[in-house]
Amino acid sequence: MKNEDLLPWAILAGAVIVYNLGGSLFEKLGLKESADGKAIKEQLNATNSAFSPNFWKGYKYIPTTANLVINAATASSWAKVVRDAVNWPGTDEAKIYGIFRSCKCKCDVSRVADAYGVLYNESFVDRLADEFTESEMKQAIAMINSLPATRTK
Ligand SMILES: [Ca+2]
Repeated sequence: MKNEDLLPWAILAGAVIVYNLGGSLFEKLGLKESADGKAIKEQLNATNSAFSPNFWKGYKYIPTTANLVINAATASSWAKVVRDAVNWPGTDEAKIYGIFRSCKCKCDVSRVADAYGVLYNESFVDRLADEFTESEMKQAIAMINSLPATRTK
């Protein structure tokens, strides 16, 4: 076999290597969706999830609502912090965890998710899942799961 005959095989081998590297890199960057990532998104979008924009609405009509959850203005300003942390190449995880630490209950998280969806016309939790690695997402979920449902109960 001449050297020229090997060239197409060398190109093919190179392409296979680049494709495989690219796959893992894309997954790392959140550009390629894994089955796990999809399952997490579905779970977090369910109405009974604190990350859902609808969770807090279950408490919306309780008369003492003012004390149960952050108000609309606070929710919008916290949603903006999250947007600024994700809406560029890369992710400012510390800023997002900071917002989660400010949330004193699951309704606060849901209220921010609701404001985020209204302001930016995209799912808060889908965007988070795209920006975070799975271990970062699990850390965020653990933080939120430890919170009470509302501020006063
Ligand atoms: Ca980003």
